[in-house]
Amino acid sequence: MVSSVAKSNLARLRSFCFLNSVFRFRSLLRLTWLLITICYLTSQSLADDGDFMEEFLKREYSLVKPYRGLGFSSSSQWDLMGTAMVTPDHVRLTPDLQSRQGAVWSRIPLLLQDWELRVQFKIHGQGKKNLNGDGLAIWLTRDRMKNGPVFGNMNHFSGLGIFVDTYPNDDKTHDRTFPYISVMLGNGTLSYDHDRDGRSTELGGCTAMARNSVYDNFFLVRYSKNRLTLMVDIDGKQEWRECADITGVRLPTGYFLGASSATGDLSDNHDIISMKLYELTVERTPQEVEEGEVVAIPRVDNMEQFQVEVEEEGMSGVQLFFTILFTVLGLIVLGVVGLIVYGRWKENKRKRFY
Ligand SMILES: *[C@@H]1O[C@H](CO)[C@@H](O)[C@H](O)[C@H]1NC(C)=O
Ligand SMILES: [Ca+2]
Repeated sequence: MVSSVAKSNLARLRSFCFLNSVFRFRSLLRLTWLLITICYLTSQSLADDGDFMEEFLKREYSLVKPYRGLGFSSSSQWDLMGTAMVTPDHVRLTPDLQSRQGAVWSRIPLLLQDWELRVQFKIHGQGKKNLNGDGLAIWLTRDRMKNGPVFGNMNHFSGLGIFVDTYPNDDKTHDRTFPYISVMLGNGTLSYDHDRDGRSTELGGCTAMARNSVYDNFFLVRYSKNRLTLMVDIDGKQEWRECADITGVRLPTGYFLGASSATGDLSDNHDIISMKLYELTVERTPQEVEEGEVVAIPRVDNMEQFQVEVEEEGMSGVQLFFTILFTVLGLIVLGVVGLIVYGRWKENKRKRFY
């Protein structure tokens, strides 16, 4: 997969080539063909470059079969917690039993600036639809190995949480279908509201029918140049579907990768099959290097884009509609009155003449 950065560079180069060729066509036909050839060759090699410098799997940050030493060896790069256990095929965070919590946490702080995390997971159980819960979460946070109410991890966390929520707690509004995958960026004081499925702190998300699925379920999180992209591949099509795309995300380095899950009255097996972390090679302009300041607390630059739910001070849609309606009606009335007055005035003028 060509990275989006390489793609946009390619698009820019191609449009440049196109403009260039159009511009010179009339005057210097030969030169144009030369340019086109050069441009074509350059864009070809750029595309090859894009493929080549794509991404590198970082084993030290990845959780892959056969999970060597996981949970008991001191040389393992991961720790288990709670009910989590390892089998040859997966790391089971919780079994399909009530009131369990389990997690797996990386021991090594993630120091990369641009990365992509690909997660393969499986959620399955005996419960009928919506009689199962609660889901699982993938983390990149300051703290690790904590118990708590957010899918088995602490609340008021600092860092990134990706939630695969399989139970609709906030079922007053039947406006979304579960399982639902969502993104939250915690800053240490923000609170995940379990009863509302975290709606007030959600930065983006989508429905992903990832329970008792016959297909392999994947999602990927890409973080590059302060842009966070979440994509899913859950319906066996083997292609990525965009789920969330958030710009202006500031995430500190040195945080820990983890996965956690919890069951309550309702339960499921929550399995992690793999977590593969890739380093992305990304070119930065000197300006971008300068702008890439060291971040201490996670934040999103343009929070306004997420406050759609908050009632605005200004006009609502209905108010706006009536304002426009009355303005239009007013103008029509004014126009009619104006015509009548003008007609009278003309008539008076004519009367005066004769
Ligand atoms: C975290 O974010 C919230 C909402 O944007 C803000 O009110 C709060 O001050 C932030 N906390 C920190 C420690 O930055
Ligand atoms: Ca929920």
